[in-house]
Amino acid sequence: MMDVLASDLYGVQALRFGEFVLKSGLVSPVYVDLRVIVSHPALLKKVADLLFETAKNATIKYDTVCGVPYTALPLATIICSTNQIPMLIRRKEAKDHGTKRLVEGTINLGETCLIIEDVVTTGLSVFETAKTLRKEGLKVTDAIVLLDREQGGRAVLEKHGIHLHSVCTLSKLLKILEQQKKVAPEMVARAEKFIQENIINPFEQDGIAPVKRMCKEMSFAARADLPDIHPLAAQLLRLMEKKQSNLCLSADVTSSKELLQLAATLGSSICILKTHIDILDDFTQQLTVELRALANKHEFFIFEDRKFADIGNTVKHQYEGGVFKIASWSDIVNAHAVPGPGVVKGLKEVGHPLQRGCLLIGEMSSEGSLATGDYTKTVKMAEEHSDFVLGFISGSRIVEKPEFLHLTPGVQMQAGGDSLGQKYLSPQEVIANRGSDIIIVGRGILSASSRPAEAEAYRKVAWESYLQRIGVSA
Ligand code: S5P
Repeated sequence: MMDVLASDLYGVQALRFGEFVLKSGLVSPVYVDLRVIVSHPALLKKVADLLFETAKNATIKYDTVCGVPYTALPLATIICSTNQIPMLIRRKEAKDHGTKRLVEGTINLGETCLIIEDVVTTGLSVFETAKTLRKEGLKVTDAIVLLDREQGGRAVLEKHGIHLHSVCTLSKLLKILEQQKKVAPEMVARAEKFIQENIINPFEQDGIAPVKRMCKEMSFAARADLPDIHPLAAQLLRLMEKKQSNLCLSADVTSSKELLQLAATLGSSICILKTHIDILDDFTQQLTVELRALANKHEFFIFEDRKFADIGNTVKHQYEGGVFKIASWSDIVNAHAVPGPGVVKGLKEVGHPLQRGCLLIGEMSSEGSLATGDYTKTVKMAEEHSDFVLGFISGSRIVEKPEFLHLTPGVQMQAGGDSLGQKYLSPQEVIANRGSDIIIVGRGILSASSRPAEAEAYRKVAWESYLQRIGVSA
């Protein structure tokens, strides 16, 4: 039975092998996507029957069935329709619609609802659905999944009182596909290794907590020596080790004099000085000359936080020319991925010959930001232009490739925010827990009575958090 299931799933490409960026940011050699099975009715029915059989064999008692949106919805529908069981539908979008219900269907308080899911990795999706159902007054004790990726989900759910029953595990499926000679033994070995090395535990008692990273952490120095690393990223990583600094100062001031003063007095504590050149009241080209001189003297990189977001041809001009001539003095710039790869291509035409680098914006720190969630396309864009893109602006690590750097803004010693939607996390949280490399700090330092002392304090805590992450005690 499992043999047929394995070859059927492989046949419709529900299982693929190669390099895939998962929702968690990890790069996996195997990808499971069961959404495709809706196009194969016989297989869809077979999978639904297997799920139902598994529930029956486990002698689970339940009154209703709910599929985790969206892939498991048709599966739950078939199970309920075939076996005449009342179904519930969990809405995912209710938040955006205000008064709409979270669960559709008749809810009888105290009844038990069985959860159906296609794949479980961390257990988070099943847990979210269980949480919603429980809030509505239903009991959730069991979940049936077609495929358990065995990366920690079972234990997570167990702790929340949900027994997970799987039709099959990913490692078993891999073994079958190897026996059937559909997948090479080396690929199977790689996939198994990935599973074992990436058992993740994404929860705390009351919900989501940062993903605990089981992957081996590399030092900045080791990453600088990677064969495929961007030369500028390598230089930056070496500089960070040398200065023991993973602090980027966001020098958001409006006078040239103050900007130069910051560069001169805080330069020794930072690895990058970030500018918003268009907020200066008194910009001159001379300023950029002086800033570059200070960058050389105190050894830091300059990052103009221009956030390019237009078509390739326009950003090319914005980067190279205009009043600011950014490309002539800024080592690093950043861009939104929203316009598509053209924005990177345009910037690259100007920046690559000058050995500049670009960061793509994966997420923003502000309340209600639309740049959240699925980073797959942003990461792909970066990978396709890795001779120019050296990393990301994001709240946490969004890709495990050690060649890419992650810079995180919205950092202050005290968590909180400002009146315009900025949200702050602590340096420790960002570097040690969320796996980012560099903290970007503006007002946390700029509003201190002694800016140099505060910059040193941020440098120290961010560096110690990095040491903690790589397993070296400070
Ligand atoms: O998501 C983002 C991206 C950036 S680059 N959120 C941000 O706050 N930034 C920038 O980081 C922002 O433009 C500002 O220059 C800096 C944060 O400043 P702070 O004073 O709130 O630390």
